[in-house]
Amino acid sequence: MIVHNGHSEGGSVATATGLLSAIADVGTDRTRGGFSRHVFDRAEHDLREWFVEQARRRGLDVHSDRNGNLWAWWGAPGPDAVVTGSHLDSVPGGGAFDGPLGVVSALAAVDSLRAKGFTPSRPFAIVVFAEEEGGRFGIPCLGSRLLSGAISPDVARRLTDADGVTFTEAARAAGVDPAFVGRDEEALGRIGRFVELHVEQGRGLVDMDAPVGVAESILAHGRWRFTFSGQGNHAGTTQIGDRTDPMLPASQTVLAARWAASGVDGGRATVGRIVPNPGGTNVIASSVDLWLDARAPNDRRARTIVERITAAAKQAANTEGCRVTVRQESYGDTVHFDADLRDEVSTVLGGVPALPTGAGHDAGILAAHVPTAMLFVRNPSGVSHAPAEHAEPDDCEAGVAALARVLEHFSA
Ligand code: HGY
Ligand code: MN
Ligand code: MN
Ligand code: MN
Repeated sequence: MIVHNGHSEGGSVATATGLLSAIADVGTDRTRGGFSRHVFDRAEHDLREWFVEQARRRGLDVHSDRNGNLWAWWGAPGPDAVVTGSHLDSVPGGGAFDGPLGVVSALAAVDSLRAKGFTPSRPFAIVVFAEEEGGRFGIPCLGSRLLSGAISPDVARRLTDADGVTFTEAARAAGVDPAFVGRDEEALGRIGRFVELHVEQGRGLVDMDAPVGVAESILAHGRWRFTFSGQGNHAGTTQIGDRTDPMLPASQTVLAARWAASGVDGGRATVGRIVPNPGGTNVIASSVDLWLDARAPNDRRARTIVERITAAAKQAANTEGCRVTVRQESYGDTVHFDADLRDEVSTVLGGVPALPTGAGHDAGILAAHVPTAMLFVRNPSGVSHAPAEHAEPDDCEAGVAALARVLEHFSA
């Protein structure tokens, strides 16, 4: 549970580091290390409650939209709003900063603006998007995709987690009526500009020796599910020549992912999750599910990578006498952030560097609908989606100051 409120000692202005330390024991994953906080699970629920309490303590009016995204309004909701925020959920065994840094920096930015007597002259909100990582139901940016209509409500409702719990059941248990999820014209229509602060998930700012940067693009990226079907059997009584073992083509597909991505400029392909069924040590699997994450600087290159991996998977399956099905589960084309807005943000900040990102973000989904910008905070480890992810307190505060300046610029 939350142990303290994260406010800096006695002051009225919180620090990002202080707020992060307040949630440092929520969703810690003793098995994997790092944090496992997934939409509508216990840990994410505790984080939501903490955020609501922090927002209310700042006089912000908080509500959940029909898709389970949280909105904290400084003043009345209204059109042409300046909106900032990010997500609180994580990948399994994720780092402390990916998502939460954007949320706590928004709270700290409100503190610092208020401390200097600033009041926004237009509607202003902090948003916390649901299931950005897709860590439970497999679709990244599920909350912002539902909000913007980028995924059909029926598809979302049928999603299931690793335990077979549907999004419908989990949403209902969390107080989100699944019958009403879907494009939210009112919430989307209110957003005048969206600015997301995020820890950098790479070493660009380290190499540029800069604490803060602005995003210029996001790679095209998608997720595919490969299912290899063979014949379950006994590990001891089945001769090698009598097997149709789906683990073989699955293993060859993992290797194919590496060489296919290496052959495409800027390409990336990852198999981070393989699930044999039934999964017994002395059992030849009857089927194997494998998830592929493929990314590239544009749609054509991403598709080329997946085509090459799929061809290798089919050939390997055929050789072993297995069947294979391949299903695309999510896709996001290359995002080029609005260059004028990006340059305006960089100018407001005195000329911070612009850099691309290989990581997807809710800002990437919203960029198709509203003027959107992203700020990155230096990550000296260059590592993300792992416990080693890091940002130094001074750089976190530089991020808060930059975010406050940008938000003030847009809401003055
Ligand atoms: O997977 C991603 O790129 C993001 O961190 N959700
Ligand atoms: Mn992430
Ligand atoms: Mn993130
Ligand atoms: Mn036996």
